[in-house]
Amino acid sequence: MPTDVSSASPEVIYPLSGKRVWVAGHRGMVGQALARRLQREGCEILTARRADVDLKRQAEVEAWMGRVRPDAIFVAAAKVGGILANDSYPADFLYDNLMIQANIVESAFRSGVGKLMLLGSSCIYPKFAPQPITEDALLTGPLEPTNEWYAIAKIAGIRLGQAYRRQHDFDVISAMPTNLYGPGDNFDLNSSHVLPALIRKAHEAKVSDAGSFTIWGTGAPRREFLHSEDCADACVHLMKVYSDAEHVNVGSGEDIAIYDLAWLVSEVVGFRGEIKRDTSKPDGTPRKLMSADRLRALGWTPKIDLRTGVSNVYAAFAAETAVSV
Ligand code: GFB
Repeated sequence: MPTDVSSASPEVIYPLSGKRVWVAGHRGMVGQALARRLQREGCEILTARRADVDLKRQAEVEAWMGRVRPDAIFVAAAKVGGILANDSYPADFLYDNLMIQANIVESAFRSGVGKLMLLGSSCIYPKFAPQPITEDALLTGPLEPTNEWYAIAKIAGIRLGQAYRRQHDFDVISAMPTNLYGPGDNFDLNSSHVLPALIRKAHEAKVSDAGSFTIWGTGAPRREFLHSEDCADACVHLMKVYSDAEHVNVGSGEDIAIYDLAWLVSEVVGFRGEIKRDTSKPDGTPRKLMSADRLRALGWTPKIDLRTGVSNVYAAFAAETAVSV
């Protein structure tokens, strides 16, 4: 009976068991999820505190890498933020992310690291890319102005990895997650992404018995969301089974209008008031649903649906908020 190769998971070409794996950015939401997920791989998980090494300082990264000598690296360290933060601090988002990536890739190559994963974002694609966005849409049109700085840094990361693969045969792969949410997210209303912001706004409106909360923009843009635990699982899967120059989209394959997301969050939180819109705030990209075909063909599918994911993030947020009051 021939094996149905379409359903078979691809061969593990880079097992993590027994390897020393550095999660750069282990304190961030994605880094925390990666460190938790890697506990199932039988590998030694390496971390570096900001006090140990400033990833923007080449000499410090070279010294740390030469001393610790990881076998594999997930570069989850980045300067990240929502639409307003990106639009407000272009130099920080471009410079910080360029330096972090360049320092880690160069030092990793020089110290003989076996494999490295760079993490980007769906904002690397053109503002009006045909949807769902396939990986070959990269650099085919103008970027969304509010986050072009971060996008250019992440596109540079993809090209950096391709250059080191081509010139030095260094096994660098790039994963492009969609909008992420999860435990350890940033809930600051000025710098956060939309989902944690809506959770906090709906919660505070409920507990203060306010009649409404306000979302930014028109609420018409659509966004795709993936839970950070799913993202970490996909990244570990890719590290084990994928080795090629082309980046891989990491998404759920489904999107939702921001206004409908606000209603979903209100239902989960238990807020029954009005949702208002502040159209003085930017909408950003109208839509950035990515094609998931390449990742699905590599044998990975997400497990956490949006309502379940939002519910478990809200439960943790409400518990932490209650304690901190
Ligand atoms: O998540 P977000 O800040 O970033 O905004 P992007 C998504 C959409 O939600 C925008 C709307 O249309 C916002 O106007 N929105 C509504 C809100 N209410 C709020 C709110 O209270 N807070 C926030 N933050 N948004 C980011 C990039 O773009 O996507 C990053 O700037 C990164 O660099 C990330 O690429 C994945 O999805 O527009």
